Formats: sequence, structure tokens, C-alpha cells
Amino acid sequence: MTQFAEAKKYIAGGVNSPVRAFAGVGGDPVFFKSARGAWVETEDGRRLIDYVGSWGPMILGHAHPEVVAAVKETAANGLSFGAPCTLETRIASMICRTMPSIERVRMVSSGTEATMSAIRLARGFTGRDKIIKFEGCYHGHSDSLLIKAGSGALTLGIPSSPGVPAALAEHTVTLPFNDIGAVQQAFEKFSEEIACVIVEPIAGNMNMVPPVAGFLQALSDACAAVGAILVFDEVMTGFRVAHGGAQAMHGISPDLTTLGKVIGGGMPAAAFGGRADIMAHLAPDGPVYQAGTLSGNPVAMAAGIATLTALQEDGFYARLEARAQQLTAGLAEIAARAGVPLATEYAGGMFGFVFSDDAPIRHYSQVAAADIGRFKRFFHGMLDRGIYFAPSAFEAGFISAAHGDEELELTLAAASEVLPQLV
Ligand code: KE4
Repeated sequence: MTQFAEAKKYIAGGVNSPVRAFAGVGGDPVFFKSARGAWVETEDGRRLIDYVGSWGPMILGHAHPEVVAAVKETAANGLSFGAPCTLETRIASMICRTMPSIERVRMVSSGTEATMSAIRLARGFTGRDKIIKFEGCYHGHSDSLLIKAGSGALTLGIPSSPGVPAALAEHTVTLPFNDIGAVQQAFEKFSEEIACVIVEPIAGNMNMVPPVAGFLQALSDACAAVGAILVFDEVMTGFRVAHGGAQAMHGISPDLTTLGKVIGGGMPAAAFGGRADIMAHLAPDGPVYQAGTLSGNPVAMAAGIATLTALQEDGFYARLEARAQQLTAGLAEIAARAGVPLATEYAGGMFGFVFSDDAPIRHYSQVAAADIGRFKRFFHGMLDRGIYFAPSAFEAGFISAAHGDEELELTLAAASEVLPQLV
């Protein structure tokens, strides 16, 4: 019996998160046994170069010695207290000092918790119900965010999953990402009904799609004009595309920010934070309730602190971005030589590639229209040669500080064999 079949006997769908099941690429998922640096060892004895990095957290590479040591040392002193500890204050100060828009922060255990809580806080602070999100952006699986556009962009949302009440979906308006006109129309129509806008400032859940010039500023201006809250979901981009995240890269100060992935260094930790006057509405100081047994867990904090400390190293992000540029330029060059249309993107340690001749990719519709069949063949061709990309055409990829010349050379050598087969 395969490991996947065994898993399916007990775990719904055989996985604890759907994207891991390989439904986006076909075949059975790879079971990982161990990981170190840029490499993973699989249960069936293979070594793979990993460009998923646990979907973003492993920015230093897997099993980084300083992170593992911090976890071991902290765990030996107790795994969870359910009481304040100074490790929470320490990581909070690191976050606030790195992202000046975050004047106060609250630690939670997942990105979903962070965005769900930020939405509730924005609704509680403004006394309004409507929220605006963007097609192709993913913010975790809380009810108000599992919503797709209704019949038209400006119609009220409809659930994108069973189990989400229509009555709740109606408070979410889903707009096309990077469409400034649609944002302006929505604000004209809903104006002071809008509690907040939530956006991935660089989208990483429709492959990788950067904001067009003026888009983020337009969101900031529109929110300010009607007293709505601008929420940057930086669960993926925070400490990933730049030390200060996408907000530092694009020079926009959101009212609230959500973080996750990198700040936990692989342990369950996420956060939301922002303007002190908004955060003052959060229990216990204010009426908006939010809580969590393992929020600020000392072991997770220790992993996050060790990670955020290591990435403060001089030139860390310049080296990371140079690798991402080298990888994507190499893939683009090989694809061009082979006559295979491939659009690539990168920002800091995050990258994307889409099999499309419609570059640059700036809209979800372009990703949806790309050649998914080619992506699947590329994914498996590379996996057969020991290179592990995200098992979905709608995900971004991640470079770590442990990806060096050897990993890039092996990756591009494999691509030189696979891409010409896709013509
Ligand atoms: P989590 O609840 O999975 O920790 O975070 C949700 C989330 C929120 N915001 C953004 C921008 C995110 O990318 C995510 C989660 N990202 C996915 C991968 N694109 C996690 C992988 C998975 O679902 O298994």
C-alpha cells in the first residue's frame, strides 16, 4: 500500500491541507522524510531541491542550525505556558521595528487566524460590514474570505465553498486584481459601507502577480477618503520580498498588516497588527474579541526570533533576490531557446512562472488562460529529475538562503532537458 493510500485511511483526502494532494498536477503526492538547507529527502529515498520551502517559512533553508537550536533550548524549558513570556515581547518588537506601520501587533497561530481577526477588527473599528477582496488573492479559509465575485464584479459575493452562508458572502465584494477602475466604481457604489479592503500587495496565490503602477496607492487613497481600513495581507510577502515586506518595497503604509510563514520560521506563528488606535479596539483593551490558546507560544516565538535575527544579516535580501533573478532568467532563456512561451516574475526571495505568451502577467484572467497542461508536464518532468516546484500552476515559488550555485545549476540543467519536450 502506498503512503498516500495509508494516509487516506485516516486523514481526509490523505492530506492536512488540500494543495499538498497533487490535485493540481496529477499523481500521488511526494512524502517528505527529512529536509536540510535547500534539499529534502523523500520517504521513497529520493533527494529533491525544494522550491516550496513549506510554502514560504523556510527562508533560511530547512533545519537551519540556529533555528533548530533555539527550538530545542526553548522546548526544554516548557512547550507552552498560556501566560505572557518575554519571547512574545521580543518578536513583537522585532516586527514593529521592521514595519513602522505596525504600531501594535497580536500574535496568532496561522495566516487564516491573522486575516480573519484583522477583518473582524476592521468591521468592529468602523462599525461597517462590507469588505473588498480581489479575485485570485487567497487569505486563508475563514468564511468571509472564501468568496468569489458574483455575476458581475460589483455584485455582492457568492460563496466559493459550501458551508459559507450566503448571508455572510453578501458582505464581501470581489474585484479584479490590478483594476483601478473597478476599485473606484466599488468605492462610488459602496462608499461608507466599506469596512476594509484586504489585498495581497504582491499576489502569490494566482502564481506571482505584482501590482501595476498606482494600484496600491489607489487602494490607500480610496480607503482614506471614506474611512475604510486598508489591510495588506503580507502572510507570504512579509520578510520574504524585502526585510520590510511589500509595503517597504512599494512605499505604502497600510492601516493593518497580516503576517505569517517566515515569522514562525516553520513553527505555527502568524500575526496581525497596525495603527495603535485600531489595535486599541482589540480585547482586552477594547470590545473586539480575539483569542488563542497557543498564540505567542514560546517555542514558535523562539523559532521566529532566530529566523528574523538571521535574515538581518547584511545583504541577505540582495543575495536572495539575485538567486531568484538567476533562476527565472535562466528558465526564461531556456524556454525562449526551445520556443516555449514562459512568463516569469520575481521579487526578493519569491518567484513565479506561467506558461503563457501574454507577458507581463498582471491579471488573474491571464493566469487562468495560461497553458496548465504544459505546467503539469513541466512539474513532473522536473520532479523526475529531482527538482520540486509547487504542485499547482496557481502558486508562487520560494528561494532560500541555502539555494546556492549547485542547486541553481542542477535546476537549470534539468529545465534544459524538460522545457524542449514541451514544445
Ligand atoms: P495559513 O492559514 O495557511 O497559515 O495562511 C493562510 C494564508 C493567508 N494569506 C496568504 C497570502 C497566504 O498565502 C496564505 C496561505 N498560503 C498557502 C499557499 N499559497 C498555504 C499552503 C496551504 O494552503 O497548504
